[in-house]
Amino acid sequence: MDDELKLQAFESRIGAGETIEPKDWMPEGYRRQLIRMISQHAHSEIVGMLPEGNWITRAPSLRRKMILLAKVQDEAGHGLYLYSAAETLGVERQELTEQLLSGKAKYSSIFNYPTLSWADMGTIGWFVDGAAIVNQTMLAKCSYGPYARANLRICKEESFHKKQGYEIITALAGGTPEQKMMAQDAVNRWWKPSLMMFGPGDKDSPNSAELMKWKIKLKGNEELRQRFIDLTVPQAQAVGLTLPDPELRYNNETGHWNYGELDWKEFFEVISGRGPYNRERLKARKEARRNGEWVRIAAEAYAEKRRMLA
Ligand code: FAQ
Repeated sequence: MDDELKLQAFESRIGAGETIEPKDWMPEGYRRQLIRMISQHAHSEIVGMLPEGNWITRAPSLRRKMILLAKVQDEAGHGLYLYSAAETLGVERQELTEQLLSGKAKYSSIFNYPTLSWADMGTIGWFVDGAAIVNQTMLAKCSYGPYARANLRICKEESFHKKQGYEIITALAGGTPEQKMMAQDAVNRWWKPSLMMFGPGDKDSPNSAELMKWKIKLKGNEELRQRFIDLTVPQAQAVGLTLPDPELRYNNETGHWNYGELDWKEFFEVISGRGPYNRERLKARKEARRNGEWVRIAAEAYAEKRRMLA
């Protein structure tokens, strides 16, 4: 079959809602888009361990410390399933790691902001994991089997993460005036960056049309952002916290919350490597890579020895 016929057969399988598996024929553009997206997602999970990892030694109780440790470890696991999903497309994990460390690869904008107080742990679980769930329940139904299955498992764990975050915030918001103020301050700092996690508005999203044609994405960035806002506003009201947007208003006609303009200039600065904490995040990943060198050497020597004995 020539490529034109293969493409038609591929697109009719997508149209019929079939799942594409690693050994199936796929157009190069589909493979390229998936490698880009899955690897950015994997890097986000790995870099995403840093802001919360920063608070493990300072958690306010042993219970909170154990929960935070487990959460950060889950994020590492997500990174590993996602790198494995990317490898099914014929790319080496080593190559992806190098792209991250050289600053060539993108990872989620949200992880380039600092975590300044314990309330940030609650807010990250509530907003960042909450946003990730809205985005990834869609991706769990995407057309590429290994990525869909990875997201299914990730979403189950993220939903626990979100609950633990909201629980921290509920405790702080119902605590002393200082604790409530700390929760409000974290909400003020994380709200808009969390909304920008969904990516630019649809007209400034060059990848969306192709991703939606191939059912990698089933919904546009704007629709998902709106869904997240609609879900989160009542949660903020329930704990008596204010979302930092004077234009936030329920629209009876559309049944959605209207919201104010986001700072897209800031977003593009952050994803170009010039956000508040980009430099620190890459520095930490490079150090981790260097510190783990002896483990990689030992693992390779062990594998080599087993090969010789086999
Ligand atoms: N950050 O054309 P679009 C998590 C880039 S995991 C950085 O709209 P697309 C778990 C985009 O790559 C969070 N860059 O792009 C956790 C593109 O640049 P390129 C990560 C962004 O792909 C929780 C350009 O802008 N989740 O949080 C961002 O159609 C707590 C134009 O944009 C995923 O990666 C951004 N926010 O839509 C861990 C999910 N937005 O590549 C620890 C998978 C856009 O052409 C603690 N990815 N860009 O040079 C996706 O769903 C999509 O890729 C979007 C972007 C929605 C992120």
